[in-house]
Amino acid sequence: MSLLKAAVFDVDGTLVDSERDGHRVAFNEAFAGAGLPDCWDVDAYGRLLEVTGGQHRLRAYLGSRGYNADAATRLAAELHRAKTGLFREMVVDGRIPLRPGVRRLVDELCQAGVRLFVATTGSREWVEPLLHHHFGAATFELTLTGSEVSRLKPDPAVYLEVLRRAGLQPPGVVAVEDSANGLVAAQAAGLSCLVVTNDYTAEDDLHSADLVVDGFGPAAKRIAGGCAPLPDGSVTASTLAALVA
Ligand code: XBP
Ligand code: MG
Repeated sequence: MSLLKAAVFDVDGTLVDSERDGHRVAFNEAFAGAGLPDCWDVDAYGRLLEVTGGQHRLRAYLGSRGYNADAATRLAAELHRAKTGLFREMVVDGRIPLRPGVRRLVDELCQAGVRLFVATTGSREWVEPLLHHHFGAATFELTLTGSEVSRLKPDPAVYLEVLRRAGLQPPGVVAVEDSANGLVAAQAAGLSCLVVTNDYTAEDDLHSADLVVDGFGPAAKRIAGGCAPLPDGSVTASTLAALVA
């Protein structure tokens, strides 16, 4: 394990399958709470995910519905504040579960002495309670969110800031992502990248990833990428180590 120094985890879609039954639902409740008729169905939300960051997503959507730039910006901020509170409630109520296999992998990496970090576009108001709910306070050495960087994924800012604050160089560090936007961000920061797809990202352009699988296992399917081991169909510490070897 000596070459694997650290793993940096994305949150939405990676640690937790949070978009379809989490964020989307909270966005819709925020629309309803504001007396708006808008409602994002499962397919429409998948297309909207191209824009990262909930507030940016709202602004882009409102712009496409004919709001002028100022009105879209103001309303997006108001709706996003409401949505963040609603999503935070879902988090503390335990309604946003980990993806299968995540706890096993994180525990294994901890035991192997691999440093663990989080780099997400999501907002600190819900990311912190989510990580605390599932992992307690001590698992991740540092968590950086969309609230701390001005440019969101696919910009590499959040990854570069994790590396800077952790005193790490890219060799020996693997990013674990679920989407093309996350992959582009991680690779632009110089990191190796494992992509674990979900229903919203299975069709993304992931050809440049070091390894693409459809789950953390067991019975994960290798979709693309070399010969990193997947013992019993599971992503393990040895899988991540092979990506930096
Ligand atoms: C996640 C996001 C987030 C969430 C919503 O992208 O884009 O914006 O969809 O969270 P990634 P907020 O997984 O690539 O980090 O509303 O808090 O932004
Ligand atoms: Mg993601």
